[in-house]
Amino acid sequence: MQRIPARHGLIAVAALGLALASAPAVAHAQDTADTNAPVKVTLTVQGPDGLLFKGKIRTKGHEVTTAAGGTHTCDGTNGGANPTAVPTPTAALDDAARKRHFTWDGTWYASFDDYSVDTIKDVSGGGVAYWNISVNGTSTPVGGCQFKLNAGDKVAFTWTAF
Ligand code: B12
Repeated sequence: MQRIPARHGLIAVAALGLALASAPAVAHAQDTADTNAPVKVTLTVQGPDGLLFKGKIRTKGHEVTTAAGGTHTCDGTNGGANPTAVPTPTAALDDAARKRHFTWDGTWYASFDDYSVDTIKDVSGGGVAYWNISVNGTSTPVGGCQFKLNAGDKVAFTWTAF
């Protein structure tokens, strides 16, 4: 039988130890990846009489304040929709409004842990319409603070008659 020199054996054991020690560190780094890193999305606000806003917006989930609804988080953790904070449609609208100096308003519904977006640029549904929220052409199945946006998404708030 061929003998492995003791020194080589020691090196092998040390290398295995290093590999095992670094494995959890890699997994940990993935667990703590920033799910709420800013993303760039295209935001469109289509009113009853034409386009009210279109532009690229850098956004992330954040706390939002409206006149009617007060201050609440709007980062996708609303209603437990996502386990960690993420960018959302209503946060994107809020970022656009602040950067481009227009207003929006929304009522807070504790039951949904979300806002209903009621008014954008002083245009409201007026009892005959509402602001529909869609992402990449599909109406979101949840409110605008619960839906997770990805980089490059096309977010639309569209004045839609009932
Ligand atoms: C009717 C209705 C609407 C109507 C409400 C106005 C009207 N004229 O009646 C309109 C068409 C405006 C509407 C819009 C939306 N809705 Co809606 N809607 C409903 C529905 C079918 C009944 C609500 C109701 O009348 N309840 C009875 C009354 C007595 O209770 P209420 O608390 O006063 O009801 C109010 C709220 O529900 C509020 N409301 C309605 N929808 C939504 C959505 C959100 C996110 C919030 C915060 C509030 C809200 O409007 C109601 C009338 O004032 C529910 C389904 C259900 N069974 O609950 C979905 C429901 C509440 N809607 C839903 C969604 C997703 C939306 C939209 C986000 C869709 C979209 N992608 O655009 C939009 C809101 C967009 C925005 N501007 O913020 C989801 C919410 C799920 C969630 N976890 O967030 C539900 C549960 C349907 C579903 N997918 O299962 N909706």
